[in-house]
Amino acid sequence: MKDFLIKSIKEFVLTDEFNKHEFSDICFEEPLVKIASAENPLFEKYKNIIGKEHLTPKEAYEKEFGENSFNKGSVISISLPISEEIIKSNRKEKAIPSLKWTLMRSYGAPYKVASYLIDLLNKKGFKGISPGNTKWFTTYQNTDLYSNWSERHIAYVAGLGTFSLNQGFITEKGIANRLISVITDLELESDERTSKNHLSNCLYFVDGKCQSCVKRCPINAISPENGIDKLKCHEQGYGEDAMNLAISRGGIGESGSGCGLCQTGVPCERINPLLRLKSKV
Ligand code: B12
Repeated sequence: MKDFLIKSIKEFVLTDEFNKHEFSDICFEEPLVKIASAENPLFEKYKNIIGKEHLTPKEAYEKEFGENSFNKGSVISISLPISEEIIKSNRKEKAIPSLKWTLMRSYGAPYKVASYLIDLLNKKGFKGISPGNTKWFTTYQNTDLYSNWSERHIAYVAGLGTFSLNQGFITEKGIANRLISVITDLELESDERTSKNHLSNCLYFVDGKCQSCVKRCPINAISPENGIDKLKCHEQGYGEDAMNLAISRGGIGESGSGCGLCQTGVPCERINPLLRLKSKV
């Protein structure tokens, strides 16, 4: 069943109309898919690491399907690498995102993949829910910005990669990706997490030399001392100017323009840079 689901997800992304656009042949390349057991103890620890509002898979599933509806199951985490065409366009930019990057933010629709997977699970007699795509998904903005279901933290449990200096998530296919996930009552074999810690794919944490994302940020929101200034970054990608930019480009205002300059034109853009480093040794 695991192989069937992974093959079907890949085929959907590579062939379905949702991924074909006038502004770019495709938005997403072949996805990476990994599985975590819903009982993995890290999910509980995220209440301390992220915030008490962050849900465990059981809590999220039961929020949707009712009390005591969940016994055992899995979390399927999917990374959708952004297409080379869109990355290339953004690589050239220095102040604002490229037109293609902005339109990808508006029309890329990564959660269409989650809806497809849920339909597939339903056809096989199982249930599925994608917390990031529900009415109750929330992002809290107090002294920090965090949500009740953080896709990067889920992807980390499943073994898809690690965080970076700019707090983006680096998979084997790089940092320029979108992440989604689905919780299901289907028990699947979990994948092994091989990274040493939650920062080990980032070149900066090897020897402190790489600070490419710091230099790429057009508003100086990233520093080695503090990582990313989330509120500054939010203003750049989703503030009033960013909304107006999206509208003037034929995009959706509330999607913002995005930015992604720190995800393109950097050594981790389309690859886990540690793999390149190891191949030189
Ligand atoms: C809020 C939000 C933002 C905020 C805050 C980002 C942040 N750092 O959390 C702002 C506005 C800054 C932002 C910006 C962008 N975002 Co955003 N955002 C989100 C959102 C909605 C929630 C994120 C969240 O809950 N964060 C939780 C907090 C706690 O995370 P954190 O502070 O970074 O976590 C740190 C600690 O947990 C710490 N830590 C300490 N101890 C330990 C121990 C362990 C074991 C672990 C695991 C971690 C850990 O490590 C982390 C990193 O330092 C998600 C969607 C989702 N549902 O997940 C998208 C999401 C994270 N964004 C995404 C994207 C693409 C972007 C932009 C590129 C915008 C764009 N589209 O052009 C920029 C890139 C900024 C960047 N450098 O990462 C992608 C991530 C892609 C990727 N490869 O990283 C997501 C997943 C959306 C998606 N569905 O694809 N975003």
